[in-house]
Amino acid sequence: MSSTGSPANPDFDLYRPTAEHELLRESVRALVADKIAPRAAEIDATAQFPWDVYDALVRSDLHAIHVPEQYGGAGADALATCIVIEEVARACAATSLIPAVNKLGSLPLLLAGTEQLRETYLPRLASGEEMFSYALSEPEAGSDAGSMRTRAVRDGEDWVLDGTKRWITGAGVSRLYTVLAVTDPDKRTRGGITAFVVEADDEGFSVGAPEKKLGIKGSPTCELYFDGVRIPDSRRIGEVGEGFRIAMATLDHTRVTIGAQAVGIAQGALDYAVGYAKERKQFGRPIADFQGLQFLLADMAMKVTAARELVYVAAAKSERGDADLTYFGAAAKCVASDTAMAVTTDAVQVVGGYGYVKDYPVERMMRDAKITQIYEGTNQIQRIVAARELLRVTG
Ligand code: COS
Repeated sequence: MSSTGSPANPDFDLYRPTAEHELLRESVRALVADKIAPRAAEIDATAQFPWDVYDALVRSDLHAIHVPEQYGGAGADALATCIVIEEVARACAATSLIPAVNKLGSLPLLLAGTEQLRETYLPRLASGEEMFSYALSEPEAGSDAGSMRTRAVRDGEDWVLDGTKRWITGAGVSRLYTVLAVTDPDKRTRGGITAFVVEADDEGFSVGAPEKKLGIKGSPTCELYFDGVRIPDSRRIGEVGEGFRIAMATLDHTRVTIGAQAVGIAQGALDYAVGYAKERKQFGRPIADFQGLQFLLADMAMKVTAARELVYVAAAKSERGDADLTYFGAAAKCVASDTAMAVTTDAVQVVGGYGYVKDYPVERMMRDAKITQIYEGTNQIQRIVAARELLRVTG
């Protein structure tokens, strides 16, 4: 029975984090406090990939926690994966991209890859030996992903890839890439795009210089170049022509993880702002005594709570593969990232002049928050996706 005296409705438990989820959260928090939070400012300042932090994540099996047990992974469900990303992002958004991008890069194999492909690559990801990135965007194909130019041409038992990918998170540190390429220029998004696995050692593959970014500086973002890269047909993910559908279905799941990252960034900024408001004295009392600040903090907290609940609902839908995941993935990513931007900006406001300088963490959080409104589909694209689902279902 529920606390209201009416029979408990089992549906209410569908997205509630279990005791196990909360234990996982506690263990991630301990690792973050020990190994990640003390490094966050330095990672941002040096813009270097944090290999020490990566090793710490690997030792705790948190670097690619979504990989199923049968491939040597921890077998975490979608909500557990979100909790890991959220808790890491609370201290360091750049580091939270390690579990997030490993899921993005490898999910196409879990959704559509052959058993042989999974057995070849997923244990290497699970052991921490290699990371996995996702290559969809190109210099001229961002929001309009279907206008990509990278070609894959069949040659006997092989495919030969030529083209350029851009904005690839984890490029250079990842050894494995899911790459989307045009296999039939006439069909494009409707059967003309195919997904492949490319390895860093493949001849003709190379990585460009790291972009100089506003935030998430400890996570490299580069171009990828394919100059006659020859790969066997066994590296194809899914059927020929199925690539765009696989790419979009992947994003349905992983937009939820970006929502989790955004919630973590927002929570980190809120925590800092609350602590600061209680310590900082002006006019003879803590600024938290002033209602103007109290209302600001309350609004920030309510936004974070609402975003987190939506992300957790979406994570449950991702785990179950619900039919409305496309809508919920877009909604969770959009609401949570808009929340992260608003809450981190307000946190800078609470901390005032100190919030605007690098000695305090909120300016970094505000810079990091911005990308969550842009990558894995801009929030304008999320609104297009949500509106299409709305009109398709009700129209
Ligand atoms: N799941 C499975 N299939 C999907 C899908 C989804 N969520 N969304 C679209 N598809 C399928 C469609 O069903 C359609 O195939 P059929 O005609 O066989 O049914 C095909 O893909 C083309 O779909 P659509 O006509 O919607 O394609 P558009 O070119 O209009 O593009 C958007 C759709 C804008 C939604 C897409 O280009 C997009 O998401 N862009 C943003 C890309 C992005 O997020 N980039 C970030 C970089 S990756 S980190």
